[in-house]
Amino acid sequence: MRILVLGGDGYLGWPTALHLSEVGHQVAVADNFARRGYDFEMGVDSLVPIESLQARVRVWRELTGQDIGCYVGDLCDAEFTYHIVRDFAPDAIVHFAEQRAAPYSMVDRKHAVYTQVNNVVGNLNLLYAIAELNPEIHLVKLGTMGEYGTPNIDIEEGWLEVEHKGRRDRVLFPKRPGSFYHLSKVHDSHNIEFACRIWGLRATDLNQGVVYGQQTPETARDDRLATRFDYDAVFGTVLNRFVIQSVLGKPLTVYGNGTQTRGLIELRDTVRCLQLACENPADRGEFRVFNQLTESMSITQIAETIASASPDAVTIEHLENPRVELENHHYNVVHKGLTELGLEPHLLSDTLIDSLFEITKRFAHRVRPEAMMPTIQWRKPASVISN
Ligand code: NAD
Ligand code: USQ
Repeated sequence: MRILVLGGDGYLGWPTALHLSEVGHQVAVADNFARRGYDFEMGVDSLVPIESLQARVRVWRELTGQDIGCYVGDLCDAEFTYHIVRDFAPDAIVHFAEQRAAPYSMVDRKHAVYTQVNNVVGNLNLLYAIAELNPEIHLVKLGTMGEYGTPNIDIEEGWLEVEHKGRRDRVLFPKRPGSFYHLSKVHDSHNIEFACRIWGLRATDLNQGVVYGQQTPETARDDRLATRFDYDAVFGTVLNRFVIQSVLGKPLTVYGNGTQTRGLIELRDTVRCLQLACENPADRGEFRVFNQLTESMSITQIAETIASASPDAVTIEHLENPRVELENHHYNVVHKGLTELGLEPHLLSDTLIDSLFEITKRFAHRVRPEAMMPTIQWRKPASVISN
């Protein structure tokens, strides 16, 4: 298949592009390097050094003889978006290219507006490009488990059968997300469902949980193929941060009482899910939703798992929760779709944690410790990044 990976310079996009190329697909990536720009804005950097996109693509070609096409541009620029769809003529488009940090979207008005414009407009340009240029293209879009929030009922895969006053219907699962970033994903999901309904597009929305891990078999072949690994309080996600905090001898920062529960998935499973979704397309007119997670854990359970795997003594610190989120809640998520397509999950294991400890130890000198503590408060919008 010809697969275009949008956001192919990012944490997930780059290893996905490599994996799809490895299994024999023709791959091209597109990115505007916004993510590298947020690092400059915040004065941080990936814990693991990363090469430029052009160097990564060159190394992959040297090692495997496989070409990965490379487009540099912004999805919010409709001309660019139409150009890449026309020029590469993909069978499937994997769309990772959005601002993806909840705290970044909650800094202040400017960051909230940027997040929603970047994500919603980029996605809308893409829907139009597909509809006008080739509605056969299968859109595989990264959504997020946080779109649902934490309802007091089981979370189904995107749709809900309801009975109301004696009548039945199948409706989009109600959403109650917890940040302007997560809301941008809800808006995207609605726009995609509408495009499938009115134009007959085919789309898969992958409501992914929090990803952890840093290597796939493809990125591990050469240091120059490494993907990014974020540790800071804005872009660093919880499990990766806890590993890094434990290696640095810092307390693990559990927000609130730590009973809030999240779906998790390992990086190797993410790239495999993307392969499965692309190779098994949705039907024309179908808005298909998969919940892309392999296990659920509370934040305290994640902290305790990392602490018990650590060779060194680790402390767990409960910070006042900077976010507004339920801490005690029901959480039972249906996630059958991807398993039915063949996903064999890697559950969180000591082996994986050990390898993450090793990677972190190797690059621990690159950490700016002051970037580890949360400064962005959900209840109090303010510009803190310039401090
Ligand atoms: P990332 O920030 O590392 O990668 C996103 C990439 O998209 C970046 O390289 C960025 O430069 C690019 N990009 C952003 N806006 C763009 C635009 N307008 N035009 C072109 N390129 C643009 O993020 P990630 O962690 O790899 O996440 C990828 C996707 O997966 C996101 O949509 C995110 O919401 C979703 N997701 C991530 C996680 C996670 O734990 N990392 C979990 C669930 C869902
Ligand atoms: N948390 C802590 N301590 C920390 C960091 C986070 O207790 O040091 C808690 C948060 O309060 C939250 C949970 O851990 O309850 C998850 O936070 P996170 O920063 O790991 O993840 P989140 O903000 O939800 O966002 C990440 C990705 C995002 C993706 C989402 C998947 O950045 O792109 O959409 O995970 S999900 O959470 O399923 O919506």
